[in-house]
Amino acid sequence: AFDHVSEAPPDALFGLMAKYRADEAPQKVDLGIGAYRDDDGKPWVLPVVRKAEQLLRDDPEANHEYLPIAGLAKLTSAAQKLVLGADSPAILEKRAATFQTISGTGALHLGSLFLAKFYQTPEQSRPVLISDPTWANHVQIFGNVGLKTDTYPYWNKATRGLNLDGMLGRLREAPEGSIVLLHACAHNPTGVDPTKDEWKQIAEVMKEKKLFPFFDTAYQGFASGDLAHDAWAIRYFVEQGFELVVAESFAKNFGLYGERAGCFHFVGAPAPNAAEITKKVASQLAILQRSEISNPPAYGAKIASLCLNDPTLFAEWEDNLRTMSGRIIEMRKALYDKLVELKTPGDWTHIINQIGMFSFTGLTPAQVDKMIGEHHIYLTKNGRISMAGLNTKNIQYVAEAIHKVVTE
Ligand code: PLP
Ligand code: TYF
Repeated sequence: AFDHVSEAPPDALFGLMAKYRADEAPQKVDLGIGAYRDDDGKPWVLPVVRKAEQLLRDDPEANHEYLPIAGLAKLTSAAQKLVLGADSPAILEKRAATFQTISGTGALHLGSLFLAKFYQTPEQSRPVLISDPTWANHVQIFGNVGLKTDTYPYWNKATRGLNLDGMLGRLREAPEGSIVLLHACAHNPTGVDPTKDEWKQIAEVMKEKKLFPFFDTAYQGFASGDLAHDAWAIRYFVEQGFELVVAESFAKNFGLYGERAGCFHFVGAPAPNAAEITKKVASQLAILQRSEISNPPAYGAKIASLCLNDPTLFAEWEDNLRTMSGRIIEMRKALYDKLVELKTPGDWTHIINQIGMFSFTGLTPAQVDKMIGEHHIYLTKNGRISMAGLNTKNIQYVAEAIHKVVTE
């Protein structure tokens, strides 16, 4: 029955990780996967997460029961405040609904499923517009539920910054009602975010063209170290009266990658019947969630919930976030300084201007091949490096390798 099934290519990123693991060179460096590493290149369990884990272990009431369909209520309410702001009118007016999901990927999936069922027209006239480039998984997540995807320009190769004119131009000519996927902060893979003024221009065009914002926030607090700053764009769009959805991941900001903690948020537009609409939407989300996963995983949710709801743990979490974002920003500066010192041809200021987990270096596919093949430094084909893979021990080696592949 399955003779027609063709072999799909392996996932490029996971393939790169396997290649790195198999490499026996002692000097090898992993700049592929977007996961935080400490200065020894090791995964970092946040100290605040260790504390929360201990609290869970010591709790005689703790058990392994199912969570409700919408997830752990203490987590979803705290997550809502984290993203929208505690004093958000959307929360006060009861027009926000939140479901705990299987990390950010699951939130994107639940959101796309909901939109495919309740927002898409029979003619499929409302495509999902996704930045070019974007996180490798976006296109297939939306495609899987039958949503048509298209792209908007984002990256300006010449300036290694945002192509705002290209982006706005594409949004202006998009079919009315199109869904626009926006990275809330720390754009993956480019590390380039719109400024506040640029976000305002994006919002203006989207309002004019009645476009629907779908925010993906996988790096809140991880980008700048400031939770409110990293949520600014979402809060601005809410303030502007948009109806919107948000996919939120706790993988990076809590270092809970494998525990799959995240949330999906629906925010209704301000209107007299908004609370009623939101209640109905939540009832449909519950049906979708039940049929897809029954109920979300508990362990990571309990940990994140402890940290978000206890003021002392929350403050410690913010401190841990500053440790991670601070080290990454230091590595940006260090890599930039070394390339300047080596007089590597080209302008490398984009490395310090970009933000978050990644830097889009501008290295060509041929240069990337050399980085991997000759220097055992692993990065994705598009020239993206995970800044967290750099540390005080390997940065000189990496800078020299970049210098070599650029000048050879
Ligand atoms: N969205 C973006 C832009 C990401 O970079 C990631 C992770 O790298 C995710 C979503 C979701 O990841 P996860 O499902 O592990 O939360
Ligand atoms: O872009 C990256 O490096 C990450 C990798 O479940 C990733 O997106 C993200 C989610 C996930 C596994 C790997």
